[in-house]
Order: sequence, then C-alpha cells, then structure tokens
Amino acid sequence: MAPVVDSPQFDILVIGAGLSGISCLYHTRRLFPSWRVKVFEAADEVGGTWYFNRYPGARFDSEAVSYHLSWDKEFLAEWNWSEEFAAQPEILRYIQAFCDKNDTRRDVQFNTRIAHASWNEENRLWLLTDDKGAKYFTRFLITGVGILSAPQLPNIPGISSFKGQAYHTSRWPRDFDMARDLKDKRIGVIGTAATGIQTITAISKEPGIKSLSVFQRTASWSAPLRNTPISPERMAQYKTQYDSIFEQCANAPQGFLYGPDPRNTFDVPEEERVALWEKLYSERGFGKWMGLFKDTYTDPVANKAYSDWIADKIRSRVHDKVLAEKLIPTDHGFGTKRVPLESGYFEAFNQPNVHLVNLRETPITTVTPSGILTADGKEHELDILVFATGFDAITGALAGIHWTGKDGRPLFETGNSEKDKRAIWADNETVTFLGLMAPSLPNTFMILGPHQPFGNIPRSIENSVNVVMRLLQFLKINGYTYVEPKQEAADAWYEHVVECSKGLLSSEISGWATGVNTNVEGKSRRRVAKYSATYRQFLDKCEEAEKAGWTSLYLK
Ligand code: N01
Repeated sequence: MAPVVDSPQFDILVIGAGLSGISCLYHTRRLFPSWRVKVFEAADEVGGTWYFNRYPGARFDSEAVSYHLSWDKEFLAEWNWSEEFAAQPEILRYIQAFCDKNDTRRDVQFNTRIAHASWNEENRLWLLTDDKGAKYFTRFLITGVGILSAPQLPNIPGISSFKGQAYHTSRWPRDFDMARDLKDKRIGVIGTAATGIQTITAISKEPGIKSLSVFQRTASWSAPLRNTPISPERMAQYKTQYDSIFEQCANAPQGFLYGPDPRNTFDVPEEERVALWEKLYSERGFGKWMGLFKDTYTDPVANKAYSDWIADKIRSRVHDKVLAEKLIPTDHGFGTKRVPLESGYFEAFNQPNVHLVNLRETPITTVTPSGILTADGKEHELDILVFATGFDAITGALAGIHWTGKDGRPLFETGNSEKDKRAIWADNETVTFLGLMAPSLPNTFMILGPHQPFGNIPRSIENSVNVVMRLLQFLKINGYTYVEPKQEAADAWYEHVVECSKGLLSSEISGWATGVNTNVEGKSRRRVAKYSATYRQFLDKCEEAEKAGWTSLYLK
C-alpha cells in the first residue's frame, strides 16, 4: 500500500529530459522560483530523441533555424548552426550547450526510469516510483516522454537467434565508428521510412562495406534534402530573422516554414504548375512536400498528378528500370505519410553492393543465426542487422509506466480482463482535453500527448509548455491543488480533432500517425491520433479554454 504523506516533496515532477522536459524546467524555474521541481531521465544525459538516435545519417530534415527552442533569446543569439540541416552530433551539442548555459542538469536525476505513477486522491498527490524502488510525492506531474521514443522491433520469428550484431536505430552504440565497424561487413537494414532512408544512404556511402541489403516492405516517397553549410554571414542574417521564422511556423499547417500555394492544382495551366513543382524540387527543404497547391492532400486526382511527377524523378535517378518501379510507392500518394528528405537515397541502389529485397514479393520467413531467410528460400547472410522499424508511437512511452489514476483506474489495458474494462484509455482509445490532460489523470499534463499537433516537434513542445505554464500560474494564483478535465470537454475536443481530420488523404493511410503499428498488439486499427489543423488553430483552442476561465476543468 502506498505510504500517505500530508504534503508533497515536490511541486512538479517531470518525466524526460528531452526538449519537452528541459523546456518545462526552464519555465518552471522562471515562473515558480519557490517551487520544488525535478526532472527524471532514464539516460545518463539530456537530449531525449537526439541523445538516443545516433544511427548513421541521423540529422534534421527540417531547417535547423526553425527546429530549436525559441525562448532563450540570449542563447539564440549565441548559437551558430553549421548546416541548414544539422546532423545528430551537432543537435546533441546544441541541447547540451543550452543545458550548460541554463544549469539544467542541477535538477535532473539521470539514470532513473519512472516505473509506477499512482494517484493519491486523499492528499491530491502523485506517488512516483522509480526502477530502483525509490518513491517521490508530487503535486503536479508533467510527462515529456516523447511520441517516438519507445523503440519497436519487428514481430519476425527467430529475431533473437541472430548471432551477428543487431541494432535498433534508436539504440545505436555510442562508440560506433563507421569506417572501423562497417569494414568488410554484410549489412542488412529492415525498414525504409524516415530513419531507414537516412541510415541506408549513410551506410551505402561508407567505402569499406562489403554489401548492404535493404529489406523494404512499403516503399516511401522521398525527395532531395539539398543540405548546405551555413556561412557566418548567413547565420548572422538568420539571427535577425528569428521572430519572423517562428511566426511563419506558427501559421503554417504543420508548424514548418512552408505553407501551401493558395491555388488548386488544376486551376493552374500545366506549364505553370510543373514550373512550380520543378522550382520546389530544386530547392532545399520541405517546400516540395508542404509548399504545393492547396488541394494536393485533399483531392486524390491532384495528389496523383504530383505523385506521378515525383515518380518520374525517381525513375530518372535509378539506372535499373525494374528496380526503380519497386522503389516507387503504389499504396499511398506522395505526402500522405511523413516525407523523409534524402541525400542520395535512390542513387545508392545504383551501386553494385546495394541490393533491394522487396518484402511484398518475398516476405521474411525468419531471422536465422546468420541472416534473413525470405519466402523464396534465399538466405541473405549478414554480419550486421539494423532495425529501422520505428517506434510504438505516441502512447508507447506512456504505456511503459504503470499508471494508477483516479479511482484506481489503469491508463492502459494490462491483460487483466476485470481491470481492463476500467482502463482510462481502454483499447488504446486515447481521450484527452487539448492533448494536454486526460479525465481520471488529475494534476497531470502531457507535453506531446495524443491529439496534439505533431509536425515541427519543437514548435509543438513550445506551444504545449506555454499553455501548461499558464494553467499552472492560474492554479497557483487561485490556490487550486486539483485539476482534471471534465469528460464532456474531452469528448468535445475529440470531436473537434476528428472533424479536423476529415477530408485529408493522410487520414486514410496506415502508419504511426494514424495509430497503426503492425508490430504492436492492439494497434492494427486506424484512429485519429493527432491534431491536423494548424498550430495557430491549436493555440486558439487553448486560448478559448483559458479565456472561458478554464470552465472545462474540475478545479479544487
Ligand atoms: O519509423 P516508421 P521511422 N517487417 O514507423 C518497417 C521521425 N523521424 O523510425 O511501412 C518489415 O515511420 C516499416 O514498413 P511498413 C519522423 O517523424 C524524423 O522511420 O510498416 N518492415 C517502415 O518502413 C518519422 O515519421 C527524422 O510496411 C517493417 C519502417 O519499418 C518517425 O520518426 C528522422 C516491419 C518503420 O517506419 C518514425 O520514423 C527519422 C516488419 N515487421 C525519423 N515493421 C528527422 O527529423 C516495421 N517495418 C530527420
């Protein structure tokens, strides 16, 4: 039984020291200087996603100047990015430098994984228990656990029998040296989405490798990143433009620097239409995904026209015509899933030592001690097997904590059928208010919770942290020690989120953004998993709730 205490040891505990957690710490120190705040982090360093994802080729594919924290103006003025799309080591250095400047680590307890979170109604406190059994009481709890942080291995038979080296991309060894560790090796990569495309390209470019086998189940649409260094003059110019950069992101549909062309595809003469596509394709960044005509992701005919045009670009880059067709997606249109930007991905397949194994033709039968056996009876012998198979997205990291919410309710189903009927998010059906709070989880705020906008992630984090901080100020000023969203407010938010997803081609595909993961039990069904209106609309909704005096919440 949980010990009972009269007062909390902490006012706020935060789980996770990635961008969400360190942002929360930055603001709570500023706004609530007398409050006791601590952050728990499972790793031995700050950084979250950018600490863990050290796989070859990991880098931003959105502009660095739009994809970092905006609050610390001094730090913005100090920090210089070396490339338009920074690589992982530089991104981690950036986060570390931010934490050095703000003395963040002082309030972070590293090497600590929170295992249990139990609500104590009587005292209005959360009791957290870590993986070593230590207990912590707190008034408020903030989760900053990330939406793409619970690595997921594929459900392929024999996976643990492999005798070579096997790595999930987001648990890549720290001391890995590409030239040394890939020399003369036969490497296999399973997964060809955002992570796979980056790592396959980087590994293919390593001169010493013996061979690279790419196990592709679903081909991804992809287009050139066109990264360049940032000169000191250009960086100085960016620094004068930050306000407008962040404003531009706030108004764009997915929080990036690009918004759609206001015209419909077929209202524009063909020559002019293709000229815009060509221009965007030749430029760096996501314009070729998000700067297109406004009906590209609502009108299937418009989407097909652009997809066909991009398919021709792929055909022009792959020498083997039969192979090129296999690299062109046929089951979803361009941009309806997250579009990874690449730097020579398609050309990799022109190398004699890079082979595509099309799992739609020859599925994997089993992993063997020495490689992968496919349905055609071929054994692909490997020294290194890379799983670029993604994450148990959005709820996976939250599900890693054993929750006991209000009235003893678990957050997720646990396999105990009696208890499962009472799960707050039974059948993985997430119910939230503004994506920030959930009924039956009092005094808890989720940064990047389900039904928040998941485009430009640092912008999402900042918006959510801002709203949570304003709400905490409201609670403090009014002396409230209890906050929980009303069920009707959560239902209304869900309806709004569903309404926003209607008519979007991206709502009709299966992938992590629609809650589907073939490797995770209970995630085979498509759902509305994220907020698809603009970031501005998300903030407007939050402001609406605030201006109404937070009447959508139970407050005590
Ligand atoms: O993961 P994914 P990811 N057998 O889930 C395949 C962000 N990100 O790590 O599509 C065979 O998208 C699966 O195939 P299929 C970004 O938001 C950002 O690549 O299920 N294959 C797919 O190809 C991104 O969206 C950056 O048929 C299997 C792949 O594994 C998100 O992270 C860089 C399989 C999983 O794709 C996730 O991207 C990288 C199986 N059993 C990532 N199971 C930047 O900012 C899975 N697959 C630059």
